[in-house]
Amino acid sequence: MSTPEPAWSPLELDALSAAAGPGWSVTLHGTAASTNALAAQDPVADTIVVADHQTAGRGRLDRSWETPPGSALTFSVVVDPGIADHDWPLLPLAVALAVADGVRREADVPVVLKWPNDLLVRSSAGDDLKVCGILLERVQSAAGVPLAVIGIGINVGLRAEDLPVPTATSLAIAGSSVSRTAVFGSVVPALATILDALRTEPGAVLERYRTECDTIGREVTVSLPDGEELTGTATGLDRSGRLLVGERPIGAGDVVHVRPT
Ligand code: BT5
Repeated sequence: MSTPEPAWSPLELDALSAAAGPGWSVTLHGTAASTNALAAQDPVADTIVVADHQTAGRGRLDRSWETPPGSALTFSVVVDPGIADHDWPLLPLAVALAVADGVRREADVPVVLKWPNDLLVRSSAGDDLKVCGILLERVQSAAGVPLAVIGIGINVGLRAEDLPVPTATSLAIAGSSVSRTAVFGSVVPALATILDALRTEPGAVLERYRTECDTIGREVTVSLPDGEELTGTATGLDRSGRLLVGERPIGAGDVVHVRPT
């Protein structure tokens, strides 16, 4: 574990670059609208765009990702995953595994995975609260190579009064005083490791996700993109990483874990 930064200390480029390790080119913006938008403007593999503060963070389906200045980690990693097209749907699952690995290692917080790529912390009252969001976008390099922009937002030092929504939490609230730079330095190498595994053994990554994903085996309600709502037991995943609710494969949708009564 590293020494915590004093509260609200700004991120520093040298420290972030050292934390990411060799092979990455890191840029740091004091304030940016959205690191995903910045990274997608001129996407270059093996670059990471970090914003100390994001003012128009994006979630999935045009939702927003809101974080106060100074206490959240918001960054986008651009990679050429080098995987077959049919394995691209596994990328969000692999990224969630990597971020969970990094957070558990550095912050020692017991995060759980909700399909497809939310990281939750279970409160003492039994509520699942979101500590990290992931937004994955497929773009093309100037040379026409498909690249992934992997946007990661982690609520590191937010206090209860900073939380943007009642369903959010932070590593600090979960009891960790880890710094944003230390979390970055743990998550980026974990991401590199899982991307290597996805290239060589996609089936094994999927199997690991299946074992670790807290959604599987639970009662869920799923809001589908067309507005349909589905309730049932999440029974597993298919080879494309789709969630099976009963026997029905779900490729995209918002899942709510139904609390056991
Ligand atoms: C996500 O969307 O969870 C993806 C969030 C990705 C954010 C990163 S930050 C770096 C990069 N640059 C960007 O612009 N984005 C990425 P979704 O599953 O749609 O969840 C969005 C919902 O989470 C919102 O509608 C709120 O209900 C909730 N939310 C917003 N801000 C939150 C926060 N800080 N912590 C927890 N929940 C939040």
